[in-house]
Amino acid sequence: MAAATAQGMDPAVLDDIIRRLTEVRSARPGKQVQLSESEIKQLCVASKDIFVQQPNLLELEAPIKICGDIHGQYSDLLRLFEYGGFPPHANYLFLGDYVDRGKQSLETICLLLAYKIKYPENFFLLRGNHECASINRIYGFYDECKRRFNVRLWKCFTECFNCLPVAALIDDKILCMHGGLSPDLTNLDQIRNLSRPTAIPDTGLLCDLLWSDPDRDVKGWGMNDRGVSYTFGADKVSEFLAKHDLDLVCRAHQVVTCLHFFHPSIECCLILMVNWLFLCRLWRMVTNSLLIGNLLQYFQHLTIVVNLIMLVR
Ligand SMILES: [Mn+2]
Repeated sequence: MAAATAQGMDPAVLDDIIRRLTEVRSARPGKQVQLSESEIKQLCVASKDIFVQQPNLLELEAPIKICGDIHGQYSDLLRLFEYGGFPPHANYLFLGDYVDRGKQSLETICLLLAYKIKYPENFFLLRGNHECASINRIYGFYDECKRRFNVRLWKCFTECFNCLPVAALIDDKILCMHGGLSPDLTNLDQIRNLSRPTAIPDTGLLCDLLWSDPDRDVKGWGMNDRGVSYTFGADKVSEFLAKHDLDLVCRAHQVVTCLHFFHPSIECCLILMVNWLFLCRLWRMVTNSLLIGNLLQYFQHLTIVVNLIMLVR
């Protein structure tokens, strides 16, 4: 048996997994890649070790590409890498919700975990509210694991997901998470100090970071139609950014037709996104837009590739 790396996985096995998962990029969308149960278990265990070694609030540097919900749409993930560059040609931060809803949660999460193990300092995955057993038991991932493998494997993923980090700070100025702000969040150290492994509780800071939503019609904190967590108004975003000397909150979580950024002076939907194929045009529009004013400095370093996902097909 070949020697394991520091990350506890045979590099040859890892490279072979990545090769098989990415070679279907030229095949018809939806073509399955059936890894072995043992290979997937190794991905779960080795990536989990890396997640717990790295902070719960990741401190990252631009340039980095930020990507929103994938939800099992594997062919879109491959197209995303074709557009942005396959790792390690670009650095990535994914904002969670890798599994459920789409047809290929397994390929999606396996490729993402494989890249995390291969490039631990250049490829980052945050936790979404679907990276939790009580949710992905219901919305598709459990059924896919059971149909293609067994329930034991789904439990392996649960152990791994329970260790995912929940937020990232880019250049000390952009705070990224899956859901949004929390009334309990008064100091970023609270995020650093959240203990892992953990399920996602029904209330409190961790729940809100993964579940809350902005609402432009709300002032302060409001009820959330999801029946979980809160909504928050632009006033709360402004207050939070000022207090923590941040410029921007970047999040995913909602199926929207536009990118959402929250900034004291620019609370805007930047661009209407119809479909992934318009992305190149979109990118030119973003970089040409004067509307975004002082945000433009970030776009020289960041590609924001959020929420294309459920809009496709
Ligand atoms: Mn979500």
